[in-house]
Amino acid sequence: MTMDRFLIKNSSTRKHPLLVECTDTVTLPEKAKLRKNEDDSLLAEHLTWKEIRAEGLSCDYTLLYSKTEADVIFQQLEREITYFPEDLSRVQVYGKWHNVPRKQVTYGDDGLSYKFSGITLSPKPWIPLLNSIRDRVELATGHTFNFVLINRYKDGNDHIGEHRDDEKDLVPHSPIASVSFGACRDFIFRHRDARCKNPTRQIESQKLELANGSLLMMNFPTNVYWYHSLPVRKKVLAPRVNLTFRKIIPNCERKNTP
Ligand SMILES: O=C(O)CCC(=O)C(=O)O
Repeated sequence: MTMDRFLIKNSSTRKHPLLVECTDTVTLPEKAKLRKNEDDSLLAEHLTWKEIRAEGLSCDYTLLYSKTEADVIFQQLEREITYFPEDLSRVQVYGKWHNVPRKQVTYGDDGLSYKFSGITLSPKPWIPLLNSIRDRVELATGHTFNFVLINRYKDGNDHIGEHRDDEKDLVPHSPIASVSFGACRDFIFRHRDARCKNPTRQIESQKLELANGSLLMMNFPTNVYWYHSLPVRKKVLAPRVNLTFRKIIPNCERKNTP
């Protein structure tokens, strides 16, 4: 991922102009805003990224929130997020409908919809808590997002099967930002050529642990070549909430394809 676009390399040249602007002509809320901008720039500057690379796989991982912050946000998510009822949380696999082994909901801009596994999801309007997480992701990555899919796993029995996020509704080549709160869970990538019964090549799976407060960027072309899953982990007793921020093509800009 190209970080140059959003990382401010020289903190001294950045800090001082902002501080100088905080004079008597600036009202208090503006001062607070400037200080917030300053804190935000500092955040982007101090993140440590781990690059995860393999053939056709390009991901970047960081701890976006401290444990204390992440614990507070997790509790807020538990209070404020209301999930879709079961009939809106079903998926079609080989023509058969199944209840998903987790809870789901989507939030996003007006005029968006997202079709996957046979269902079309219309997002609920953004709420301040989700906006603030989205702001932090955008600051940390330099990318913008207009939609979030939230998955809640009550414990290690809840899971998500192997799939790719390659739906037509996504803006081509846009990354997906996956933010996790609560229990740490394994996350597995498997190359599409390693999935068939008699694979022609040996391609090692990539296993990550997605920690409380972490951000995983799945950059293009990861979702072309690699399937991902969050497998069952019976020993995990605590809940986890995952938010995948996406960039969706607005309905009004879509070509009329069936
Ligand atoms: O919960 C996770 O980390 C995975 C979610 C996921 O695979 C998805 O939203 O496509």
